[in-house]
Amino acid sequence: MASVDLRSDTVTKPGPGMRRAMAGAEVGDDVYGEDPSVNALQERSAALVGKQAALFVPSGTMANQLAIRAHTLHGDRVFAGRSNHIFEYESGAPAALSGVLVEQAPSSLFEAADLQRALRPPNVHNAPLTLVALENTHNRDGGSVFSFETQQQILALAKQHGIATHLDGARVFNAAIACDRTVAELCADFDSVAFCFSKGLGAPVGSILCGSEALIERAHRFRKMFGGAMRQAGVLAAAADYALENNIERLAEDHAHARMLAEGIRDLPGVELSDLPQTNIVRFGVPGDAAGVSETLARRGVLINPISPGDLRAVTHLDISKDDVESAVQALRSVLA
Ligand code: TLP
Repeated sequence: MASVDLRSDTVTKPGPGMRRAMAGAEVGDDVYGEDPSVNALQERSAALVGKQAALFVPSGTMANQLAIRAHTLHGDRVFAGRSNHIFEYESGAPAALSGVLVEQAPSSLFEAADLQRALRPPNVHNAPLTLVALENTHNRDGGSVFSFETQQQILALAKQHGIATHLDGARVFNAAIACDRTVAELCADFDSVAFCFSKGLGAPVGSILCGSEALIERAHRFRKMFGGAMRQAGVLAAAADYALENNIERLAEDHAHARMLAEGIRDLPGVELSDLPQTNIVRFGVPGDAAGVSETLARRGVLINPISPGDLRAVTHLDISKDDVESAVQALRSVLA
């Protein structure tokens, strides 16, 4: 049975145009800095988010963890939004790879006042707070988007206290569309920005870390240490470049589909969904056990992951059509009836 796969926007498969770009890519050994496609992608990405330099890496996890490693020293403290990917979904990497503590804000889209409360006087008892990390859009919290004003207040406060700032912008292009700003505007005041080619942009593999030349030079060494240095990675960079060229504007369609899905299910019995989605992720409560609902849906060919004991998370993407959204609504209607 053909399935409607709403588990994540990571499930997209490269189409014919992207595959042609990959097949035709010029390549070289990137450990020698000789892969022209990787070099071009790094330059393009840095320019797109308004940073001096960029480093192509295998995953969003690696981009975030390189940023943490490059910005901090062992024993430092990182302040991050609640349930941020760096804390909850990266296998304990901040502790294992950088030896830092992560302090979670009370909410995913936190405010400057939360950061203010986390500041402590310099004192031998305190772990120095050296990095603040924001996640925009938020992957677990229904693809929600920071208000630009709130973000800027947090960044200004961090700067005032000499604290570095990192954006986990795995889906920053979705955020930019949702708040009608350019990615360069959203990223301007961050010291580093990570974004993914392998989510809504539809590439099979790859993420990138952008920042100052000095930061990227440090990250480059740690990429080698973490085992993320690749050789003829131009084949992957070509897919990422194709994604930047062709798949940014169309993200608005994914947002419209997510909205359609939310509107189609919000009145079903037992569904809890207060706000319509701002981007491509719909998080909603279901009656009873979300894992059980997910399994029943899967038997009807609709794949939606549980994200907590009572919630499901559906993510729209490049390979989801309007008809697929309608099928998903139908399946949920009969399962919840
Ligand atoms: N998120 C995945 C899962 O790991 C949850 C998903 O399906 O949403 N930052 C954010 C905000 C992310 O959502 C993800 C992946 C990452 C980083 C990590 O990217 P990868 O999977 O490339 O390591």
